[in-house]
Amino acid sequence: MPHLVRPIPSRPPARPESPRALLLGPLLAALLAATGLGATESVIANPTARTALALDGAWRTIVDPYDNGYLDYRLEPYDAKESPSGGYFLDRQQGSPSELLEYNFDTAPELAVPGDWNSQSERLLYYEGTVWYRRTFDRPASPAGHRQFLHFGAANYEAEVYLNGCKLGRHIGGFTPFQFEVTGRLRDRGNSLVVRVNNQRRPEGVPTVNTDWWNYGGLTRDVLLLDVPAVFIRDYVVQLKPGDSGRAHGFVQLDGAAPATPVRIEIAGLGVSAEASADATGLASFDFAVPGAALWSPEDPRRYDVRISAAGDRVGEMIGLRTISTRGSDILLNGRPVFLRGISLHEENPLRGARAFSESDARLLLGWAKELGCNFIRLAHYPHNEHVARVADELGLLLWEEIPVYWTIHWGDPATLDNAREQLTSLILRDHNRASVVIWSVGNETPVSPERTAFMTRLIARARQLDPTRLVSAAMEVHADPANPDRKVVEDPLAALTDVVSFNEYVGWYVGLPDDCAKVSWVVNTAKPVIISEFGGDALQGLHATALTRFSEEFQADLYRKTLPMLERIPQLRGMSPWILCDFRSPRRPLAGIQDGWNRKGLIGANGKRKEAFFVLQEFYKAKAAEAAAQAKAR
Ligand code: GCB
Repeated sequence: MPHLVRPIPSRPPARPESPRALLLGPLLAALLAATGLGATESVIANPTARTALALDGAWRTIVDPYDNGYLDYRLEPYDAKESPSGGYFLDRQQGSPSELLEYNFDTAPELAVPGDWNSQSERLLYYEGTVWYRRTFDRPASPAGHRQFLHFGAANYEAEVYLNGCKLGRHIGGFTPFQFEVTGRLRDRGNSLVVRVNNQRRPEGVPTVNTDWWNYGGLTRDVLLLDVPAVFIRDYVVQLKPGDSGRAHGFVQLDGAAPATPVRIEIAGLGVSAEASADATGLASFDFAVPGAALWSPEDPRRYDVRISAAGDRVGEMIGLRTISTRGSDILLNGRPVFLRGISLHEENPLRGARAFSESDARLLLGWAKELGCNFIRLAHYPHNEHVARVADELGLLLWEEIPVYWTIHWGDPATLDNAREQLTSLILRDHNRASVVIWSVGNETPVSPERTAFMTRLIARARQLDPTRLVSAAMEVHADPANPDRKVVEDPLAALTDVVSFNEYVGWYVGLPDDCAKVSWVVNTAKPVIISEFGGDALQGLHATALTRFSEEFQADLYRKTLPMLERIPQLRGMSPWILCDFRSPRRPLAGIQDGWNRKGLIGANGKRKEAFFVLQEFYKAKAAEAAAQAKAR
């Protein structure tokens, strides 16, 4: 007998988020109007600085591989029904004999939030499907007239959110934040927040079905109930004006404000303040002198306490001021050439074999990169959590941030393009105050075709519209000249559109042996700066053998020793982010006794121990840093 669920009496819809026009001004509103996913709006900037109830901790969970709580026995979604109940696994209580309920959140097992489900239970390691999460909470005390928002740092991949049995909306995309306004919808006691999270891979998704990383599912990042005044500061940007490091500019976006509401920015450390009036959309633009500002750099990651106030709301955070640009083949940080001593990173804590989510995870991983001698990290292959860029700001690490446009995306599907643009937009809006972030990457190893290039061109245009102050790149591919396999050619129409030409190469691992590096020549037809966004090979930490034994530490170290001089033969080389800082879980890597489900290209093993190649790269970076310091002194 199928479940016939009595519909929940219909309730008024959730208060919609403010129109995007109120968030970002007419230009951005027009850009965002086309994104199509609908459920999310630009989230409140800097959520951890807000009064908030953290909904972290133990949530009750129901594993639902057949999506039984979402689809009825005719595979119709419950929320498509005439009187939308939103789902079967909602907040009904056991107890009434007239209603058969075959679930009970109160007795269901718990999972920790934030956190992926795969690493919390052996039986969920490979699970791809739906898990229902439920958490109850009482409404925190809040001044009259205040507004409340439920903020999710991320849920991979699709989330449907229900409060007290009423659907708030859905979000697609596993690595970007989203929120719903719940003002007037909270009970004093016993609110029931239910989230259906589904991490099934989808051909049309971003990413698509094929990747080389673990498909961690769940409420993987912080969940917060934010409390803000009726009129509040929704977003802001404060940064140096390109081409004039004596002035700052940016905007403050109010929500709920009357026209002409005064807005103030104060940077106490510089003794400056500026005032402006919001326009009819709540947007106030700023342009003011910052005399004597010390510029943020990896050597001196100076930040200023920036305070913003308007209509009784105030928010503040530490912001670094710097410029980033290119000139010919140089990348210029604060007008000076910089070499990017980088490393690539997945958002995974290898010691736990789990998705990284916390500030302490970020400190661990970025601390290892510092120890390696890095001034740059490529955050591959999707937006990492918000703590990472904040810790990078503090530690002085430049960042490349990326969206999961990876390999064989459905280039011809307009919904896929909307999805990718939405993810790019959310990432840029979330991190546009981070001095550390210098490059937006629109994808990785996407095969050249007219459809793909049209798709990527749209993403590049979006990045430039939203943020004309940072550089744009993508990890491209290199091909061997059929007439001479040692002649490596980078030929991609994207190279004409990006600020930096980046490509991945695996000479000596997927192609030939490390000795081949000596014979290789490069044809990179661009005067632009070049970054090698990946190179490397696998080694099992602790496996010692000859340099010709694959998967030994010696092989990997030899590969690094031979690759570095090979890359230095590229005249426009201005940086690199070898693959990768730590071993990471990947279902593509089954080799028993060696990989066991891990990609072993880390310079640090899953046990936290450095491999020999770590020290090879560390030595190289030490020399590069000394060279840069000598050049700076000579200037
Ligand atoms: C690549 C991909 C990266 C893989 C890596 C590998 O080119 O961009 O995601 O993990 O190679 O290990 O093969």
